[in-house]
Amino acid sequence: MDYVDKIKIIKVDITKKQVDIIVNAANKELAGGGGVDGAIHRAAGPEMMDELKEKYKGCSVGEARKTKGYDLQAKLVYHAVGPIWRGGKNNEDELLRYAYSYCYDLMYIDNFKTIAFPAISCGVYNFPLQRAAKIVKEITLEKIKEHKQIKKVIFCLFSDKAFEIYQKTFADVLNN
Ligand code: AR6
Repeated sequence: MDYVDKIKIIKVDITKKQVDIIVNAANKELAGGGGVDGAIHRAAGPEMMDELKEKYKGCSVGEARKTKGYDLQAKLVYHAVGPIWRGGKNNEDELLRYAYSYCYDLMYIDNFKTIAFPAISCGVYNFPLQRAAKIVKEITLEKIKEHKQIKKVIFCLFSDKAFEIYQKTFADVLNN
């Protein structure tokens, strides 16, 4: 499998990406908040929150709910809920993995080709970046193999540190 063409790691504000799907790092109330969630809601406009409130009563950790992209350049937003880091013995690894897996499966069902992820759980929720990057890599390679329609997965990192950690973690498959 040639991953070089399918996986991109960039340092960028995810709200600026032109992709089919932007993934949000939401909370289980789907109530909005700070970080990337706040940025996505601001960029999309108030109708996105209206749709969330109208359609859903929150979302379990490890799952995602979708809305339209509104003023974003993306067609859809998947509001994924990652785990809060509580020391690592409370299923955090599995729940983070499920959150990504859930998004890749939704993308398959929706038959979309390009998706952009932030580092879910690695901000306010405190999940260690290095550990998250390893999990993200594993599930991403697995899902790219499984869902042949996936054309591009873009990891949008916000800090130099996160960008470097992702680059190192993916180095063997991306030749950089
Ligand atoms: N583009 C890409 N990445 C970003 C952006 C952006 N515009 N802004 C922040 N990040 P966080 P979490 C990075 O805290 O840990 C919210 O209040 C950030 O540097 O946004 O999953 C929600 O409502 C970090 O690496 O999400 C929840 O209550 C990563 O995005 C809670 O925070 C994720 O950080 C979710 O916490």
